[in-house]
Amino acid sequence: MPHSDIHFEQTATAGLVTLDRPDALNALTMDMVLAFADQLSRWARDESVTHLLLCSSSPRAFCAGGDIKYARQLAISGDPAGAEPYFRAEYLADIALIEFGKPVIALCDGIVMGGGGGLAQHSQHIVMTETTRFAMPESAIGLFPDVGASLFLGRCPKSVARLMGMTGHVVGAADCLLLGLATAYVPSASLIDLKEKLLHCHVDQVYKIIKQFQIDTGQSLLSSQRQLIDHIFGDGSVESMRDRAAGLAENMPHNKLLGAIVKAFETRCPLSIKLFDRLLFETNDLTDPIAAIELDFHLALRMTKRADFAEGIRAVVLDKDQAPQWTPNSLEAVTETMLDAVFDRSGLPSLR
Ligand code: QUE
Repeated sequence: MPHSDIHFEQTATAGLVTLDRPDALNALTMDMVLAFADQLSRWARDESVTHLLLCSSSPRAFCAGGDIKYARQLAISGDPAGAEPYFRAEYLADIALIEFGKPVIALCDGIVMGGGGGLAQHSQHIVMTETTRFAMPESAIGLFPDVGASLFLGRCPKSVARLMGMTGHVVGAADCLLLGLATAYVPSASLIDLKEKLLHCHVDQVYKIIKQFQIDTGQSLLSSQRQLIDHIFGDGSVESMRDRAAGLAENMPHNKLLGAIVKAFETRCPLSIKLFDRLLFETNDLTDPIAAIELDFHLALRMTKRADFAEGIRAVVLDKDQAPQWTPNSLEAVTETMLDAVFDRSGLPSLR
């Protein structure tokens, strides 16, 4: 059998998807997301499949995101479509999951970031462990939290949503449970056992079985810092959020969260940061995840045509110098007109 980075098998009435690209932390290639959408559309119609499990072949990562090296190549290829085929395929995989119509259980060990966060968040049961690291880090690469993050981060307290979307702040399972970004916490060591039971159970038993494996999370790190987060990200302009963080950091030099926020505002893509604030505002009344992903598709088409996208991926994954040169290079220089242009959806192809 030819090598594949994603595997599908049916056990009893369960469909099992295994992401198996461990050397790239399961970053989703075009082939993986195309195969995923294709298999889900078949299993959706197949009455012998009652529920679906998403898991990784490696405990290090559920999924680190998209195949951004490939997306970058497409973006700079000179082809007028640019990165469009990649993002269409990735988002159609999320939509296939949203429209699957049967319970989906995501077993989220290790890294769950970017596009991996999308796969997890569009599942009904989001199982996390003590190793889970969840983030939407796209402001580091001149992109923005996509795959429907305007809804799943948007349901968090707005200050927390801004923290996560603008700075890429990484949270653990206890935080995710509190935020509604996880539905269960189980020990990493029992995931194999849980998976086996879910593969052989009746669909009506799924909830009860997960519950049997659940343990206490311990304390949420975010909740102890909520006052600080609300103070910085509660309201006002993005510049004022940056300035409040910098002011507080002067008096609290040992606060790690503050230090990370200040650094994020100094190093991450200014347009990406401001775009996410606007995105939360624009999607405030939105409840349809497919509409959110259709908006993400159009925003991604605009954003991947900008030099910041290629430059961000260069700095973060290719050269790894962590020194991207952004244009514009300050929050002040990102104008409302620039954001309007990114949100201008006229003349863009539809996702499907
Ligand atoms: C922001 C991102 C991603 C990222 C780093 C960021 C992302 C992504 C990867 C990634 C990680 C490991 C790999 C790989 C890609 O890194 O989406 O190919 O082996 O997939 O700062 O959004």
